[in-house]
Amino acid sequence: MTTLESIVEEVKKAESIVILTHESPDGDAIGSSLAMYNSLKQMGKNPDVIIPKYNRIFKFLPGSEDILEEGKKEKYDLAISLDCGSMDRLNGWKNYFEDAKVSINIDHHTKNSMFGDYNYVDPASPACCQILIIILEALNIKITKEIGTCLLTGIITDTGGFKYQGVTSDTFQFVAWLLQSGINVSDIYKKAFQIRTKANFELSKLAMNRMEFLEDGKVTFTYITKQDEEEVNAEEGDHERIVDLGRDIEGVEVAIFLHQKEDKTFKISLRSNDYVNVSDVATTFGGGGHIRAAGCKMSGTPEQIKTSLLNVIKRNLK
Ligand SMILES: [Mn+2]
Repeated sequence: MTTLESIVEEVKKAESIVILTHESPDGDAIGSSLAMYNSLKQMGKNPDVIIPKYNRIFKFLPGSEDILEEGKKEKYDLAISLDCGSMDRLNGWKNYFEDAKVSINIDHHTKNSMFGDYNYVDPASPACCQILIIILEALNIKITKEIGTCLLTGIITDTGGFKYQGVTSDTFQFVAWLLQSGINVSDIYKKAFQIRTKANFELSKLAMNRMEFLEDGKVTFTYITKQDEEEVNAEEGDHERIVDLGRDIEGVEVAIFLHQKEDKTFKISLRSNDYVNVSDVATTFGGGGHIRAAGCKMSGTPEQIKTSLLNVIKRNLK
């Protein structure tokens, strides 16, 4: 059984530790990984944190300079996965998790497949970073400004700046407590949440011009292609948050955003406002996520994908 005590015991006894998170990592994925990294360093450990590709806006996070693209060849004593709902989403680096002697899965996705030896999963938590605070406390970690900055980044980004439904009084209590570590909220908010890269702005313009309103304006649909990204010299993560543009329009319940990965493959981001469970929609197509934010991968042209998605989404519209 997974208890806080068992996690503490495994972390204390492990000599080599690897920290992993989901592909296309967001602020919560990177924030929780680096909060764990900085905390283990404080305990005198020397963990590897592996994030092969991530959005450069998160390079302000303490510890990001130590992020590795690959891990060691030898098996790790302990692998810790953060903010990841299934082994497959660990992508090409899941072997570090599978091969480790012991594994711990810390997450808040609704459909977590409990793929670790120990699983500390709380879908009620609006961010993995919020769960991590409890674990770090059990590990007796002093929340420094560095660790606090990583944790707050995860909470701010995964709650959309404290505006999503998962936010509770706990969230604000944790944040109030984090503030005592001397973190600069306005600075973190600006760097993690407000600033757009120029390429993101250019891609947003394209996506807005292509935006379609469907099902009486309850659904928006847009996409960007690889060619678009090449034209604006986009880098990893420059498509992030474009999906929000379609969500934040009066009368819209579901926003669909397609981001081309390969010739006929798109990554689909789904957002909803009030009642459609987009995690269920994404699960129909082999993906997953949260009730108001989810994703999956699909093959076909944007038109074909739009039709398939709409068939499922429209059954859920009021
Ligand atoms: Mn998360």
